[in-house]
Amino acid sequence: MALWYDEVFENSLRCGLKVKRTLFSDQSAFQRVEIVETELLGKALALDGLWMTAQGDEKTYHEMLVHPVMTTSPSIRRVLIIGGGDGGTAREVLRYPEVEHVDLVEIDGMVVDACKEFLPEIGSAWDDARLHVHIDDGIKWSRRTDVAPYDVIIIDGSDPVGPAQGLFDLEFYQGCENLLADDGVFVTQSESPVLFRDVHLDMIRVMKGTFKNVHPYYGTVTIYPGGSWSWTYASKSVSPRDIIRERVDFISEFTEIYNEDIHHGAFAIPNHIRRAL
Ligand code: PUT
Repeated sequence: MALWYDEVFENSLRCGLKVKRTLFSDQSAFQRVEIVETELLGKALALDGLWMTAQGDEKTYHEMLVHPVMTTSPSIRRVLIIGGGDGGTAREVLRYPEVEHVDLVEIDGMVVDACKEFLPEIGSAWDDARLHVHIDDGIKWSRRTDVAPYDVIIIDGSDPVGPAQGLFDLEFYQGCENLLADDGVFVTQSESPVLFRDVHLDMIRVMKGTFKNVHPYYGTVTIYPGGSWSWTYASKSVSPRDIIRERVDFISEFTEIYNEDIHHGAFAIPNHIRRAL
């Protein structure tokens, strides 16, 4: 009998994949951590029953989270990743030779350990000497005053339930803005503009309370309910239009989705979002 793993949205919609077998399932101090092998999209990670990433479509998420900030921030030497325990975001960041130091702050050590063991195809850069993994609370890290400014800050958190809730608050964004260089760039995943429209709109409004420039952008991630997804770019001075051509040309050799046209097109805002903002 086929086994299905479903992310259930408000008891009204199911985003499910047929599962061949479960590779890992355990309860951490924070959440249920599960890695399953699916028929359609290869191995996939779910936290508390919510899809996080799957081999077969992870590039649609990780490339779109990482490259718009990395191709526009004037410097990309120091990078902070909060969340990102599957390693896919770090892998994309570390493709750039200009990156010297990456702090990855993930609250749940079980996610990192399970992904290292069962999803090494996604986190293929764990051994890069520039990567420093801290099993720590990203919200506390955002309040630090003893670290040098970051050129790029990337929030690769889960949905606003469980341990990720505080990643959607004004205080957290203010902390990140304090840690950001004056010409640095911040980005966060910002939920579905359709199914989580209110959360998405709130995030943009709250970010506008601290960052001078706030730009949502859009794409598709098959395993997230509804498939429609968003990320939000924020900065003190840099615009997402300020593309550094050599970097885009360099990274486009590696990417499956991201290129200069996708970059510009992604920042087109649907009318219903424009009106609501
Ligand atoms: N970092 C993964 C985002 C999760 C969305 N469901």
